[in-house]
Order: sequence, then structure tokens, then C-alpha cells
Amino acid sequence: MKMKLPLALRFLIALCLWFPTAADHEGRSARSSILFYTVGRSNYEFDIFTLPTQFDDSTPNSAKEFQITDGRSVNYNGHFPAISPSSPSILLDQILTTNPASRPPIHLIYVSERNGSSTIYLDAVFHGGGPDRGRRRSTLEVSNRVQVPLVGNQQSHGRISMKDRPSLVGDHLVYVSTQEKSGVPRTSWAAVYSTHLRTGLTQRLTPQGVTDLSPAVSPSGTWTAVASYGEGRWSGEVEELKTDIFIFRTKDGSGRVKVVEHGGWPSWVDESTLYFHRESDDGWWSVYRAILPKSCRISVDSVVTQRVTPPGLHAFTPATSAANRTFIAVATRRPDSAYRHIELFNVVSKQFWEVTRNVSPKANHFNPFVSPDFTRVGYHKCRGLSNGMKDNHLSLENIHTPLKDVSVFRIDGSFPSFSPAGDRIAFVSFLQGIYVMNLDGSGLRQVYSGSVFATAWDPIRKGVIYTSAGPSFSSVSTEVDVISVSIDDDELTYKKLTEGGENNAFPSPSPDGKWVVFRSSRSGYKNLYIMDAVNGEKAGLFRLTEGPWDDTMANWSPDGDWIAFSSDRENPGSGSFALYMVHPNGTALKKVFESEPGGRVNHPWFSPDGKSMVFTSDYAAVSAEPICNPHHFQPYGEIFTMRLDGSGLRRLTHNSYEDGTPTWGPAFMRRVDVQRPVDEQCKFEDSPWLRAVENSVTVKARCGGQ
Ligand SMILES: *[C@@H]1O[C@H](CO)[C@@H](O)[C@H](O)[C@H]1NC(C)=O
Ligand SMILES: *[C@@H]1O[C@H](CO)[C@@H](O)[C@H](O)[C@H]1NC(C)=O
Ligand SMILES: CC(=O)N[C@H]1CO[C@H](CO)[C@@H](O)[C@@H]1O
Repeated sequence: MKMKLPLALRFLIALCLWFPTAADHEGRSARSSILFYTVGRSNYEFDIFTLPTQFDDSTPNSAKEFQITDGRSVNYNGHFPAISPSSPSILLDQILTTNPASRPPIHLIYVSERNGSSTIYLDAVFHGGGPDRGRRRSTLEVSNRVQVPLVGNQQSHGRISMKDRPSLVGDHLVYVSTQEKSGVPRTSWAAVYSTHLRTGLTQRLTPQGVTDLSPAVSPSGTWTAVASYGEGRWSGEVEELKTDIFIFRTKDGSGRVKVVEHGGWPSWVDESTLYFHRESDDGWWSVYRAILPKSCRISVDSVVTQRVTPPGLHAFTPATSAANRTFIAVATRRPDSAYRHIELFNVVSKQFWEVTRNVSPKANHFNPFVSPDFTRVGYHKCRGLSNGMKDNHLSLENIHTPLKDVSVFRIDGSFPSFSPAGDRIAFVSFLQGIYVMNLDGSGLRQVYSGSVFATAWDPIRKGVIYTSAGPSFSSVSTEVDVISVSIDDDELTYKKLTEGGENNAFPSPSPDGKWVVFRSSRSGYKNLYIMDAVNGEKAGLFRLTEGPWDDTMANWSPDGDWIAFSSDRENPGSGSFALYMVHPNGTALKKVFESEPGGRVNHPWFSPDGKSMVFTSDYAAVSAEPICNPHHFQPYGEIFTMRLDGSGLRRLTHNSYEDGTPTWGPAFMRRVDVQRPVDEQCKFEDSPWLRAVENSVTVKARCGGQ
């Protein structure tokens, strides 16, 4: 059903629609496509749900749970805006007056990754009975919805960015964005911005050169608290970031002061009380309270902090409201559960009330938020296959980037590569084995079923794919072999090219199809070798690099003159990798790019015109607290391109996930998402480092209402 929106609102919607950004001025390159993999992302399918905080006489149950967001894309990190005379919002008023018959029982601000980049939306959900009466539980039963994109790329001056953790103060939206370069390698681009929704005017609240994550606005709107590297740098940490909490004026970022040493995910109760989380000295993640002095001279020493949740379970990402000073909402990981759940915690009696375990025991629930009156708790989790909803699992998701002649897709499989004609894609399935499909996702078939990693097509012999068969991330003594798979004959055939006994991997053929470069541990170190492409190493083998370090992930340039690879030769065994190039005859070795000493640059791949490379790197550090997301081994992984001389660095992806194994192929793929039916959804891991601390007592929950 269509609704008539007031003019101002329609203007706002028009303003926020995504449109193409400034053209790539760096000369016309041939039109082409980049594919990359994001760990787990295609399984997230997050929607935002809510449950009442009061259960009367019964425990929380699924009849009371309401799915607020619409089941499209990935929706997360919600916020229930306050509507009160003290914080008037033109925007909310307009939405309310569009449907004078019924005040929306629920309005929600959240992050959505629909339309190829992250955007902050406002949904107002109108319906007759209302979830409070327990009759309408899903968005499918909702008769009417107003959905407004609040900030997209327009508010970031056309720059693509990750948007996160929104909250509304009057007509100002406060959120994290990665729209401006940090300018320093291995430093996050995440900073807090405020956008005036009526004018679109956007101002940065975080000082230049500083990283701010997880902003929370105080009930009056005066103060914003953040988890920040205000005085330090990201250390490469991927579990507990050890940020500090700073506060500043929401109006203009002034009055910035550190209030807590070591803390994240702040949440205000009133203008001088906030809750936050940190990993405690005893190993348990716990929620803490900080009381700020009433005076204007605030410093870390004048703030009183106290641990609130007990050892025996992990409790983190607190959510609070001024309307209820006794209860807070938290996410927990109990030692007897592999799942993350939302619980209420009574800070006076120190008792937990389990909320979501009664509703969906075997699902992860993230980042609770509460309504201003504390009658509802919201969170995100997978929508699952329930509700008879059409499943929209994406095998190829189009991503908006600043590149004009290059279309970029996230593929639901690792190590993708294009056939030489650019009409087919090979990739490694997370279930194991190699699959091949057409660019529109059709013709999907498995062509190898064993455990493999890396794929590359022979440029001359049709339907020949090289791969490494064996376990990835394994030691020098593990047996891994480079094999070729012929997929266009009547029968699939395989040929082992290396002789075995060592770790041989990451094959990449020369453009004439005669040679294959690969890395091998046959000397005791992983160095690069070149062998005969058709008959393998017994028909010809040449050692390209030599030294007590790792050279790996080689890619042969389209003109045949260069081999790009990743190496830790400056700091062997440190986990730090930089990008190098060498001629196939072993001359002219040079370092092309490093993120910074200690950083990572991996999986280089030449563009089809041979002028640029795509790779994954930690150059932009992490963009969100890792504990607020599903597990990512390397949450800093983002996709970049660069010219061969090391100039023209461009960041293509903006998110808090692990993006990796990019490839660059000759086809320009249509900019549409490609869907695929799947049987299994929502198979991802919660942070495995949230394990039980040994020799501890388990904290019992008091079940809601019992
Ligand atoms: C605080 O929340 C709890 C849990 O919903 C509820 O039982 C209690 O009555 C609330 N207290 C106030 C003052 O609203
Ligand atoms: C090595 O190869 C490069 C290009 O592939 C060539 O320019 C150079 O002359 C070669 N050097 C030797 C010593 O063969
Ligand atoms: C502005 C824009 O492109 N909006 C599209 C976002 O994606 C949804 C589907 O998820 C489309 O319906 C919108 O048209």
C-alpha cells in the first residue's frame, strides 16, 4: 500500500538515494570486474527483532517476539529513537502525521547493507493490532511501512563508507562513518559524524587523526561517549581492542575528555552515569559502571568505575535507559552455551533474567538496545527460513565502489577466478571443493570435491583450472599438491603437477600457458618456483626466490613480465606481509607496497590491462569493536587497488568483516545482485575467544517471571 508523504519527507528520500559518485579520473581502463570473498557474510541475513522487557507471568516466548525489519539484506545495530517534548524531531513528527489514524507502535533506526553499501534507515511500522497484543509477529503481517534512508553516500560527499551505530538526537543523526581517509597506514577510518536530517549538513565530531567507535548519546543529547584510540594506535588486536572511553559535546565535538581507561561500547543512564564493557583481569568480559563527577573538570581520576556483572559468564554490549535504573540489557556468553543471548541484569540484586534463550535457544543475538521507556529490548539475529519468506541468499552481491569502469561483487565462495574469456567463475566453496558457474550464477556445478584452496584458469587450454589440493594454513611439512582439473571434457580429469611430500600451493599460470608459478616448502621455507604447466615439475622446474622466509600467493601479469607476490622476508614468521614484484627470470625484485612495518598485504591479482593490482590489506585497521560482530579471523581485511608503481591506492570495501582473496577479470558484470536458493542458512561462528575461563563458578540465571 502506498502512502502519501509530506513534501519535506519526499525531498529527504530523494536526497538520500544512492547515485554514482565522481568519475574515475585516472584514464580509461578497460571495463572489468573484481570479485572478493567475505568470511561468513552471505550467511548473516540479520534482521532486527524485539521482545517486551516485562513478561507478566510467563517466560518470554516466540509469540511475543516481533521482527521489525523487512527481511531484505543484512539489518543490524538498531536504535529506538526517543520522541519527547525535550527532543523534538521534525522527522518523526512528519512520519507520525502521515498516518494520523495510528501512532506507529514501533519506529526504528538501523544499519542496512541493501543497495550495495551501508546506509542508515528509519522504519516506521504501522499496523492494526500491534505486537503488544501478540497477534502480529512478523513484518509480513504489517500492513504499512514507511522506510526512509537517512544517510547514504550523499551525506558522505559521494564517498563510499561503512555507517554504524546510529542514534537520533532531535533532528541530528549521530553515527560512525569511514568516509574520510585516516591518512596513516593501519589506522582506522572510523570516526563519529552528525548529520542534520532536514538540511543534510554533516559535521565530523571526531578530531582528525583519531579513531572513535561505538558512539552513544546521553539522554539529554548533550554528550556523546565513544570507544576511542584517542591517544594510542591500533596494535593489530582482533579480540579486545583496549580502547578508552572519551566524551565530547554532541553539538560540535568540543569538551573532549577521557573518562575511562580501557573500555568499550558505552551506554548512558543519565548525564553522569554510563555503563561499558571490558575484558576483566580474571578473563571474563564484564559490564562496568562509571560515575562522572558533576563538576566541569572531569578526568579519568575523578571518575568512579565499578564492575557490575560477576565472573562466571561473559557479559558485554550493555544497553540502558534513564527510565529504569535497576535493570540493564546485555549480551552474554554462558559457559554452558555456544550461543550469544540477550539477558536483563538487575544491578541491585545481581540477578540475570534470560530473554532470548527461551525464544531461539540455538541462535546468536547481538548488540541489545532498549526503548527510552525500557519496555522493549531490541537486538539482531538471523531471520532464518521461518515466516515462509522468500529466501534471498546472494551468490553474487553487487558492491558500490568509487571505480567507474570496474564492477565489484562479493561472491559467496573464496578464491574466485575468471575464465580467460571472462564468461565463467571458479571458486572454492566453504563446504569444500571447487565450483564453476556463469556470471549470472547459472550453470553452477562442482568440479572438484576434495579439500582445496586457490583457483586460476589456464589462459590457453580451455577449461583447465589450477588449484592446490590439501589443507590451507598448514605447516611446511603438510602435503599439499598443485593439480590441474580439466572441466570441459566429457569426464572431469585431474592431474597432479607437483611430486608431493611438501606444501605446494597458490599456482598461477603464465599468459602463454606454458608455465605455472607456485610456492613450495621443499627447501624448508615457502619460496616461489616455476614449473611446466602441462606435465608439472618433472618436465621442468626453476627456483624463483630463495631465503628463510615465506614468499606466497603469486600472480603472473597479463603481459608475462612480472610476478607479484606476498612475502614476510623483512620480518620472517612475524605474520607481517608486504607486496613484491619480480621478473619471471628472477631479476628486478622490488617491494611495491607495505601497509606499514608489521602490517599485512596479501593475495595480489593483476588487472586485465596489467596496469593495476587488487589485494587485501589491514591498511585501514578495524572499523568496529570485534566483540560486536560474528567471528572474523582478520576483521581488518579490506580490498584495495593500486597502480603497479605503488601510486593511486584506493579502498574498495568498507565494513567490519574479513574481506579477502580478490580476483580481477576481463568481463564487466552487470550491476545486479544474483540470488541462489540454499538449504542451509545462518551457519557462522560466534567469537571462539569467548570461551569459559577455567576454575570459575557458573552464574545461574533467574528465568524471566518464574
Ligand atoms: C525495570 O525493568 C524491569 C524489567 O522489565 C521491570 O520488572 C521493572 O518494573 C522496571 N522498573 C521500573 C521502575 O520501570
Ligand atoms: C628478465 O626478464 C625481463 C622481462 O621479463 C627482461 O626485461 C630482462 O631483460 C630479463 N633479464 C635477463 C638477465 O634475462
Ligand atoms: C535507492 C535504491 O537503490 N533503493 C533500492 C534498495 O534496495 C531495495 C531492495 O533491497 C530496492 O527495492 C530499492 O529500490
